[in-house]
Amino acid sequence: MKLYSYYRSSATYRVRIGLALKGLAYDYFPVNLLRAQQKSCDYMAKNPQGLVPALETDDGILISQSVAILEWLEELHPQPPLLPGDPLQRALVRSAVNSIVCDIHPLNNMSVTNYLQASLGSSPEEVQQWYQQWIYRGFDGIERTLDSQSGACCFGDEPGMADVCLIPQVYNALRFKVPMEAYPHIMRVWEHCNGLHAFQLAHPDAQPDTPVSA
Ligand SMILES: N[C@@H](CCC(=O)N[C@@H](CS)C(=O)NCC(=O)O)C(=O)O
Repeated sequence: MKLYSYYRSSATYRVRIGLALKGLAYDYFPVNLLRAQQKSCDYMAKNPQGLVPALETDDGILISQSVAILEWLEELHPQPPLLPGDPLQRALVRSAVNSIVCDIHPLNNMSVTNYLQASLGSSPEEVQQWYQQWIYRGFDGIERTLDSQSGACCFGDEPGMADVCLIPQVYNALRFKVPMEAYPHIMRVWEHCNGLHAFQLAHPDAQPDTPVSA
């Protein structure tokens, strides 16, 4: 398999965690977002959505969208599971996942914050306020959900799809200096997962395209 990745892309970070949790090997193909390589003709010919991540199967089929990739990996390699067996529990995990990948992440994507600055003339302070607003709204709900969970991870003691999506979003929040004091449960899960080998392998600081100074 080939993973098209950018070290600091949080959507790709999700897929790297999923691959590492399942112990799957892959070749890493860097796509530098700062140089707009995701919009290059070569990359667009492979992935017309022009985003990372994308995973190319051994048969040369390209899958884009992090959750589609993770669900495909889950179906092909069910152990260790990223989703619970019980349908209701699975729905609850997917609800937390969607809160992150549908409600927080798209509003804070680089192309959105660049548009705010370059096209709408927002100041860096306004962009920061925008960024925090959507983190707060999403994390407030997730924090309350975790309040009723007692495990080391979001749902239970083993990492699953919710953790795979939450940890990269917390990484982003910290990178953008969002105060996290109001989220003790989220930070507890963050601390725990960062101690796990799979999460360390997938971390933005540990990728082939991580700048030496990062
Ligand atoms: N919904 C997509 C989001 C992918 C996405 O937004 N990727 C970002 C990096 S985290 C990207 O490629 N941004 C480049 C751009 O917007 O041009 C997924 O889950 O894969």
